[in-house]
Amino acid sequence: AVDLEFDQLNSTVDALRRSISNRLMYGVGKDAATARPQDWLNAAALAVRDRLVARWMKTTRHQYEQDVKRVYYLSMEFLIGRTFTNALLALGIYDQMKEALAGLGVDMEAAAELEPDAALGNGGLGRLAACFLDSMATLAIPGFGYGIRYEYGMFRQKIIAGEQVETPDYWLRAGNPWEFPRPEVQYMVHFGGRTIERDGHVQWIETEHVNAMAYDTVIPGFATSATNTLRLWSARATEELDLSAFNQGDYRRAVEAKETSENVSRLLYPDDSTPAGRELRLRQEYFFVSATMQDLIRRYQRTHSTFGRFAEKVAIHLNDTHPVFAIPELMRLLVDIHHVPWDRAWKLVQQVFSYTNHTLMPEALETWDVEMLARLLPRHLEIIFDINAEFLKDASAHFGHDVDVIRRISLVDEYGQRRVRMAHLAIVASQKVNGVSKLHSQLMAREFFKDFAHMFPARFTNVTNGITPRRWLAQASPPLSALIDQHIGTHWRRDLFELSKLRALKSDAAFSSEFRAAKRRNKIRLAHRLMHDTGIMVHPDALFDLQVKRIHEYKRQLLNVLHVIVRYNRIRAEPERDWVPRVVIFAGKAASAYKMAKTVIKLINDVGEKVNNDPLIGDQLKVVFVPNYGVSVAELVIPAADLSEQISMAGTEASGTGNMKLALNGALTVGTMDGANIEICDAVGRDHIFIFGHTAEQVDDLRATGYRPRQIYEENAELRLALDQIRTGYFSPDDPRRFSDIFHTLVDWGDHYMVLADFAAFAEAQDAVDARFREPRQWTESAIENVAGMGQFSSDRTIAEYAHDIWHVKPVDVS
Ligand code: DL6
Repeated sequence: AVDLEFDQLNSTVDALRRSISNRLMYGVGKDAATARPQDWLNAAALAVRDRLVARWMKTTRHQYEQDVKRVYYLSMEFLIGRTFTNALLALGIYDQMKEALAGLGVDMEAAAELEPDAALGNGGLGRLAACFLDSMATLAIPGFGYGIRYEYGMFRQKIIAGEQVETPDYWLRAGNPWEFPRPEVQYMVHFGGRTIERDGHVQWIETEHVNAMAYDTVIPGFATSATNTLRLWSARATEELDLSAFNQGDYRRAVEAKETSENVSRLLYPDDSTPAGRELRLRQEYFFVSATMQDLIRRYQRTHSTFGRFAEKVAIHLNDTHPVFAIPELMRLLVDIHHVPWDRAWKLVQQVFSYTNHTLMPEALETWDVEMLARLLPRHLEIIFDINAEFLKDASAHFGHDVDVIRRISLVDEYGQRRVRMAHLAIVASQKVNGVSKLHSQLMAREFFKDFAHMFPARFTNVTNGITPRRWLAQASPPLSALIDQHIGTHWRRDLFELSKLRALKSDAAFSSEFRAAKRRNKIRLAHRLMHDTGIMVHPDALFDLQVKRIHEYKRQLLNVLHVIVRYNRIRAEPERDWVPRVVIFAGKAASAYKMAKTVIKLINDVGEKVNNDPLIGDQLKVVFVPNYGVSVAELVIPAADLSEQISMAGTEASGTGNMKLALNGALTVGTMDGANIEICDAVGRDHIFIFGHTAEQVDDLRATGYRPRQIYEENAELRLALDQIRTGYFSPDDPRRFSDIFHTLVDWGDHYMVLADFAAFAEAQDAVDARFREPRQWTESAIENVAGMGQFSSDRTIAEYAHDIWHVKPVDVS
């Protein structure tokens, strides 16, 4: 009760105004007369942070008192986005803050736009980690996120002359009010050297080292005092300066070693990488897990004198394979440093680790060159070899002497250059392994890791992804959430199944028209931004059709572009017909080394240039590429969507989470039976989604019986015209051969992602979309069905499943 009173007192407009003024003066060092909008934002953020800290201390205290089991969520990526508005909503002080700032002459919404995104991730996996942090805090699960405090996040994407240009994202330029540097929490991380045996123990000697220093970010739970921590590691040189070099006037050499070792946390690694950076990437992976394992052992030892209860108190989750060196590192710390016998240590390891796989693309399954490991992490390589030797003994016992199976499942790939298979190591060491949608988990166990599933059937499970409704509906779409609040109350933010109550309103004319009005406001907001950022004017009554995600061949932006071209040709052939006006919006980044993805961006922009400037077309069709897709751009575009494009080749998209965000915002999906689309289809009903194309099984069959894309090209006249236009420079008269590789990839070089095989069905599905859009009542009914069906896609449900089935942790009592 005292806390509640304290919170209430601190939440008044007056109290907030006083805090902001104080923080401006004593935290930012400015007065009202000289403060810039950024200073006001920082002062307001500090005032918010102060209110979070009291809760944070309390949660930590309770966690210690209750000696709870903690989850350590290890992830190379946390794609958090902005924090200010999110924290205000979590604390329930959004309106008060707005008024307090207005009283000080500051427009809160404009100031909030100045906050840079914390873009410490590449895509889906990183954003999922951020949604999980939000849900763990909201459910009071004692969870720590652990990762790297990159100085430069995901690159900023500019579109210049239709092409992606990457610029560095120095997101810390204006300071980061949300983090607490912890110079007292530092661990030494070693690389290189060699191993020796002394007194029956292995020692790792003659290493180079770097310190990992902790920075803590408070993660507020929504409408609860439970608050968690995201601990990110920053590299600090162990020697600040080579003084003798400095004294000899060689200033560059004096700081060289420091610069090199601190490079470890300089930059978020692009996901499709070049070999040159691989060693740095390996250093990053080991750097953050070594610090994390040392930190969690230290925390455990504060309340326990032996490792007897370690597995009761610790759960370590591996967000894909990037943190898998945590396994040999924990073994090393237990065996070499804490002198736990090997067998006992291995048992502990197998009890605490769990692993999520996020991709089945063979090229994305991580492996590390044995030679590089021998040079950089010699002790870990020995440990991996020892784990492998024991594992292969068990495998031989299980499978008999089937050499093929043993080769397939070994932790070391012996074909060609020897490489350690990180997914195999993760599976062998984990008590649970999960995929991220039903289909993905099935494919994992039946195909990609079938030998492991045969050996350890109980280990494999599914946990379908989810998204936080706080950010993706409450925060991103104020008009729609206000409408939902009016009709079913506000509790859906914590229990998304509440949205099913909207079903009863789907035929209510008044509700439908308010629903449309709410969506329209979001579309107008986006139209203004598009005008401002791209100069393209779009009409808010057109159908807003969105494909927003990383640019990748398997996600098939090309299928969408081909359909845009066919639509364009159709309109040009009959300009007077009553077409359904469409704005086709693309956004997404291409990995810097991924040439084909970059060509696709250029194609989209070239097609847009032609279509948008064709007087015959007018408002019937617009094509827009929104630059710099990230969390904040997503919050702007997703609430404005009518149609959600989820058109990956079946069997390639592990889950997708954009599909959930869009449906939650009332967009109808046009999609393949892939990833979580299948579960979305079940949840919203087949009548309210446009499913098309080959299923995963049909894809396999087609490949097995011989897929001939050229035949499809020859037989489908509309498709042929579109492809010929691409090939002959119709959209690129300045460089007619610019897109010839796209043509050949699809027509002559195998069309690996079967774009042409699905084209006719896609075009048909798009005709059905148009027909439905002509009937606003029906369309809105379907949109409402989509929102109402999204209960199970809350990341709260996902986290509850992880907590119960995988981590075996309970919420901390913070009352
Ligand atoms: O599980 C989160 C997300 C899935 O929704 C996407 O389907 C999947 O592509 C994505 N994977 C990655 C890269 N993975 N690796 N390694 O972001 O994960």
